[in-house]
Amino acid sequence: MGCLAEMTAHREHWETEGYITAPGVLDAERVENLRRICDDVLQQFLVCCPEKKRPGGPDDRCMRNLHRRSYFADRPDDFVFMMEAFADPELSGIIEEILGEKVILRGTTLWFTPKTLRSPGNWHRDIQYMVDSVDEQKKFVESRAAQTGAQLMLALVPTDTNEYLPGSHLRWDTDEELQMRLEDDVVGGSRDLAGAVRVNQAPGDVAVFNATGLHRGQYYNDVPRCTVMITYTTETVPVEDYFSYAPWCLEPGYLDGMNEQSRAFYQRYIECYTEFWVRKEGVVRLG
Ligand SMILES: O=C(O)CCC(=O)C(=O)O
Repeated sequence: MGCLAEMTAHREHWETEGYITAPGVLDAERVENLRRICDDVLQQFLVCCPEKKRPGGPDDRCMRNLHRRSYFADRPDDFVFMMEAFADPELSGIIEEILGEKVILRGTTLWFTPKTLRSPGNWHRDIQYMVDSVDEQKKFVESRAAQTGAQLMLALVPTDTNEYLPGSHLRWDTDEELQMRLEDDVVGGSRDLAGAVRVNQAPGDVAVFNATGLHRGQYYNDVPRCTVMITYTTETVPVEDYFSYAPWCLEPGYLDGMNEQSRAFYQRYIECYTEFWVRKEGVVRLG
């Protein structure tokens, strides 16, 4: 498929289905180095999660804020390598193509193999973690704002742990879906949904989903997982929450060593969020 045709297909698929896949976006050498770097950060998180000031738990399956520079005190080159990879236009370009406008970073997450957890995962829409009332959730799902963000999943080991219900980003829940979502427990919320797609990713493959739609991940302690999730938001609607709360980015020297393109990418993010970080210093609820 030609480049223009591929772009059109991505955008169309995104708008109608709420997710896309893009194989082989980062090469094997970069992926392997990222995997080593993420594993190093994970080991530090398991010793002490800086947000919660306690060790990562045996049921944890994700950690936030890979881009916290303090994880790299002994390895500044790894920080620069990782940040340049995350800022690569090969990644953000996919998001700008499907959203049709400029985007900034909102947050970084590492999904990893839990030590003890065994769970098929709960179907959810991310808005349910931000807004309690069902009426408010419905209003959001049916609004334009529901189409402004994107979660990019970059697989560093082979995985098929993510599921998405195509088209669910454009409509409210059926009665069954709403009940499942609100049960929010492993048994109730984790039944199979007809029509759901399971996304198969090789290392270096990217999947992007609109987190307004119904989705879930699976968590089994014997299924290896190492997926970087980069959350983007449009510049015009920067979401303020624990995902985007990263005041350490204001520390002097945060962008040191990065190439010009990466510095420009993170500069836009920092400029957009500085006021929020300063206003909320120390009072954001941790997720
Ligand atoms: O990838 C996963 O395990 C789940 C991702 C997800 O559900 C989310 O970010 O809301």
